[in-house]
Amino acid sequence: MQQSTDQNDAIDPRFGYIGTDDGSKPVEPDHTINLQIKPRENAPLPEFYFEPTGLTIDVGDTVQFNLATPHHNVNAYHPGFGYTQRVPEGVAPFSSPILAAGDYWLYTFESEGVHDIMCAPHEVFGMVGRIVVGSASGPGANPVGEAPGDERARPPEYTAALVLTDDAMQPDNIVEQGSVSWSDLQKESKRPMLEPVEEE
Ligand SMILES: [Cu+2]
Repeated sequence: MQQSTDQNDAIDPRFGYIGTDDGSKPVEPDHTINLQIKPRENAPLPEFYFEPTGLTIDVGDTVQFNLATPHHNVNAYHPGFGYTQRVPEGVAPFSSPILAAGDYWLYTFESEGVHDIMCAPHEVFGMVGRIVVGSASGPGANPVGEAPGDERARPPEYTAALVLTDDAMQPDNIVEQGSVSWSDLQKESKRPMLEPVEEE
């Protein structure tokens, strides 16, 4: 949805727009994604996830990220953060601060292609998402393990890599479905790859 130029300027291409429930929004969002935590049965680590986990939007759409639970952020897989490029070329290294429960963050996606995002505190636990803007193209459509050009750049690792390689999360499937829920992913793709230290 296109707003007036002044209003769109409120959504910074790097830092987005931070909001709380009592304020008015500079732009009405076109889509909503919730950042959630769900306890696992018989396991010490909960599931950390974006809901929906995969989403197709149009170029210029604004997404509202809702903090259903505390201590998350929204962070691009971008070389500026030391990661492999998994957002379209020319996209700024965008991220939100770490937010509290009840906060939200708005971001307008202006470039066509796949945008892989993560929550930095919970990335290794699988808290990653994929937003396909317009078409399943660009570096985010590359295989997840690829780190071309810069050996210091980190590809998605641990459960993040499992989630992003799940069949349901393939860019073409996200386009076909429009939206992919965390519950559409195989259980095997959500398994924790790190365990807390247990005292004997
Ligand atoms: Cu998180």
